[in-house]
Amino acid sequence: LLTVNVFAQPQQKKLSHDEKMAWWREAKFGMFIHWGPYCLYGGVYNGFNQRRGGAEWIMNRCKIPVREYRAKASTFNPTKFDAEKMVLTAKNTGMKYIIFTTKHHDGFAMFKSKASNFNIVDYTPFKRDIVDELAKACRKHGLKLGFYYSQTQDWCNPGGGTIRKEMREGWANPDSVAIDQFTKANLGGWDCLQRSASIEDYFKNVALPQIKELLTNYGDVAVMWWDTPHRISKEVAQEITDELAKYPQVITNDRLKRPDFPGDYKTPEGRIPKAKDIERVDWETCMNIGTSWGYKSWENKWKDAETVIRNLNTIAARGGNYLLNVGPDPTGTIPAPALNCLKQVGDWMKVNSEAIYGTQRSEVFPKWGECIRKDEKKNSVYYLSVFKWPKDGKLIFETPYKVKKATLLADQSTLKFSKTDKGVVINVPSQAPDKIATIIKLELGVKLPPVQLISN
Ligand code: FUL
Repeated sequence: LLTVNVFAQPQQKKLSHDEKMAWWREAKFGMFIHWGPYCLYGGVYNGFNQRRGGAEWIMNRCKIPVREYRAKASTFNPTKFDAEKMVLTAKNTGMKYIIFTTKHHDGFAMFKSKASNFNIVDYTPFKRDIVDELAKACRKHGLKLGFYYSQTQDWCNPGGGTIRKEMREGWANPDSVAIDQFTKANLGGWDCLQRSASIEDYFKNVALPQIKELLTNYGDVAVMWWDTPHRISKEVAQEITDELAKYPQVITNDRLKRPDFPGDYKTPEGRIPKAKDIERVDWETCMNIGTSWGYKSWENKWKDAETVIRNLNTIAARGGNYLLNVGPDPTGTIPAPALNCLKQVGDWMKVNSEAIYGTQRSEVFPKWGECIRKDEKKNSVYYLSVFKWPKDGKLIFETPYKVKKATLLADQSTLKFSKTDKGVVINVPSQAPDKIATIIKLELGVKLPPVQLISN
């Protein structure tokens, strides 16, 4: 009796690490979107501002009972959500991919799921599949879409990995003590659900089926962005990777956190690693545009365009990708200060994006800014990103290589330069054409030896 249907899962061709990473290395800049019912709280619970952690952690930090959180989630109705608008915001900022929180630690799925009715379609009056709408809009506008999925931590589904002891102790801050008393007195237990099943049950009944739904229902998935790897066993990690093997194009990050399943790239969080600490591997810095991943109604520390643009340049100069996060509000809108910043970043990218896309780590670290490398067919190019403009109209760049041509990207003018014993001296306008980062393109007379990246 033949029990295996060989046609059931057509296997695609296995890709090498370099082949798989090609578009991602070219892309350099992506949008992270943290969005789920936590945005309904906006970082405020019973009149208290949640001070520690991102606002997407509010259920955990403020010990909101499962029952109560679920009731709140059932009112989620982001009527202004427009997938195309969101995708176009990313595209106009110069971003080439989006990573969307399909399920964060609260366990709420932003997509139709048969594995748990705690999802946007079955649990809310909104009833629309956000992931599906985003997938269609990304396809239409040529962006890649990847899925953030919290694989084992889930505060609202039975068995979903809860928090570690040290995190519970981390609650002892003045706000949460008050909230804690309030919770105990008025609302009953917090983690009743988690105790009713094991993590294995959770994984079998919710996580793995949802991962399969995500991989099969929305067309080609570009990235699986795992998160919070607590208590994952080798067997569980193996089941995920077996599933992934059916989709060779899917890139994965390093957050299954087992030495035997390293993923394709590293994910420094909220910081830009030092060049010497992140050599020869693929990496992506994820960072907030404010101080929280999820929407925080009282956010008052938005990053400005200068910070974001310079970060992007620094990350490119060190060979990484930049995944910049926004947290839409309960209506489905990205907050205005974030949009304003993205608009300015987009304006900069319209002039200078060739200094970002498809570039590589340069190993050159000038004092006045950054040096970003790009290998073209015959010769290599250095993009000098100048943060501190020289007062005397002469930019000095130390390089052993012959320079063939210098161009100012701001107006495409050719700049004169000469070789001295200090290095190449480039004659530049007296005022910085771009106050944030002016790019000077230097075409070199050589092709530099290739940067060999190794698998994670
Ligand atoms: C962390 C999570 O706990 C945060 O909420 C956020 O999603 C960040 C990107 O990863 O580990």
